[in-house]
Amino acid sequence: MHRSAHVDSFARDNLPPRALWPDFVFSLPELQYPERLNAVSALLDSHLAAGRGDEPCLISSTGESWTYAETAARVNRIAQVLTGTLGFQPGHRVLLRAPNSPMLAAIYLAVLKAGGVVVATMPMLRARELSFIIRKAQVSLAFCDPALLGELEAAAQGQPVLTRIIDIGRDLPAMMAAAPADFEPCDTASDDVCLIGFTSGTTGEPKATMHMHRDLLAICDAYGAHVLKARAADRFIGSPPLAFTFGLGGLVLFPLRVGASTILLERPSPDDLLAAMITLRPTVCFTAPTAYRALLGKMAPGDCASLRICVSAGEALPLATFEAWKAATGITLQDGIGATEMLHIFISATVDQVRPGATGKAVPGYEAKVIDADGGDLPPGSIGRLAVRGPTGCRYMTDSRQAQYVENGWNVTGDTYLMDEHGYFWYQARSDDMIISSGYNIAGPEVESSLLTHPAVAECGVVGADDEERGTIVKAYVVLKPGHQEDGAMAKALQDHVKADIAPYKYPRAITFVKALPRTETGKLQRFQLRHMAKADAPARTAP
Ligand code: 3UK
Repeated sequence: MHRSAHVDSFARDNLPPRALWPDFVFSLPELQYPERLNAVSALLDSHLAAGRGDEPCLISSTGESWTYAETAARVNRIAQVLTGTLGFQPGHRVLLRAPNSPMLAAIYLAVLKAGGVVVATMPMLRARELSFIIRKAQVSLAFCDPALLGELEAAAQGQPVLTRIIDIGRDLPAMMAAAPADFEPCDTASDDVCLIGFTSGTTGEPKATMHMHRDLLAICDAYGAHVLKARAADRFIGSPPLAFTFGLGGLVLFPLRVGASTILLERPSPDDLLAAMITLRPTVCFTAPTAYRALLGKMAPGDCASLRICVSAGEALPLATFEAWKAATGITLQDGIGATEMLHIFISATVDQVRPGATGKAVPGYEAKVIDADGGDLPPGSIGRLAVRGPTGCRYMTDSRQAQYVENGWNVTGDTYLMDEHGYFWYQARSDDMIISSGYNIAGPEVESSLLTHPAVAECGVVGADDEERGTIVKAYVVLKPGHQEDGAMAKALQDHVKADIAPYKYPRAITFVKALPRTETGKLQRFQLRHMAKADAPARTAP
């Protein structure tokens, strides 16, 4: 590793042991980074140096826009506040808690520029979850939206390490006004840790993934340049929070790397997203499949006419959603699988290479393959475990689960995939979401995709449910579109539809109608919640 600029070496000291790191592969010329590298110099200062300071950079929900020069000035002022009055030192962990906004992005960039380690958190987290994060990452300083202070203050009570919470609305503007508008970037090493990203932790404790300055650029120079192919004239929009690396990449790093602008929405609901699409005319959209489905139900023709690129990630994109979006907008949705451990998307396809129903091919700069239970390579056409490596990869902070995610230098994401003879990857399920019923292996997402092709289905989730006779049966939770009856006839119609569409043994033997499905803040279906529900609503059986 290169000479660190961190005065506080906590992050580096808590990297996993070298022997447990994945292989890092820098196969493309553009992925060779200098030893000294501060990502913000490349994302912001370079555009000023190139004379593009007057171009739009960060745009708010209301359409207020900061140029690159204005953004850089704000970032510099915040970095001055950090290193001046707040006693911040390079290497300190700084927690961020706020909905997406230009100011949140500016604080994020300021912490990076000053050589800090960003710990961004989802706005919906409660005190208990925040306490865990504060303790685990040894956070000493936090920036918080005034509306979200309560839970953070409650979390801070039992965590003396967190000594200062800055109210973004009340304290920060005055502090910034008193600070100079220039700031020399911290002379960080390209492999200094700059971000600790917590996974959503659907099972067990959240894992803390660590990423370095060069990782932030590598995802831009691999996926951004080769798959997205965005340009300075683009205007980005989307719903994922910046605390989710999907949002960080899609709404900050990719646009800033090419000098484009980005709309940061405080409220990312489908209604707010649609309203902003109509008034602010974005060209690139990053969101999850469920949001595209919701938009389809609300859109009028022409509402999305400004869009040219639509990226879907976070969970599998069903073919029905892909086709409905194409029919409504003419746009080819670009699916992509990413992971917090990998920082961003590593399998996807350029618009002209998309195969409907497939996630895509390994992103240039990444390698991907399908392996068996023992780690052996499987030939094309077989179903197995997805393994990937490239310029980014998994480094959990002090976590024994590192040895599970990394096998023989490859990152094993926990997804079941098939690779065809052309190198396209076809998603099957999360490895633990395969349902074994009467000896058959059934992928829940495949049944969901089939149900979604029925015109009455708005959303659905499919899990295995305990059954006395068969051990496990396929059970579907279905949200109907308005105007349809939740009754036995509808359940029968949906079952017949699936039986006619895919192998009949996969049809859902049980169907429960619900008004909404449990989802994470990142748009993922919480299948473990559905499994709990299935346990709870199993019909009471009397002993024989
Ligand atoms: C699943 C997908 C099928 C898959 C993420 C883009 O989702 C992101 O990160 P997470 O750590 O979850 C990772 C897991 O989510 N998944 C994501 N995308 C897809 N499954 N098709 C997809 N297109 O199980 C994966 O292992 O929350 C996504 C960019 C950055 C991210 N962090």
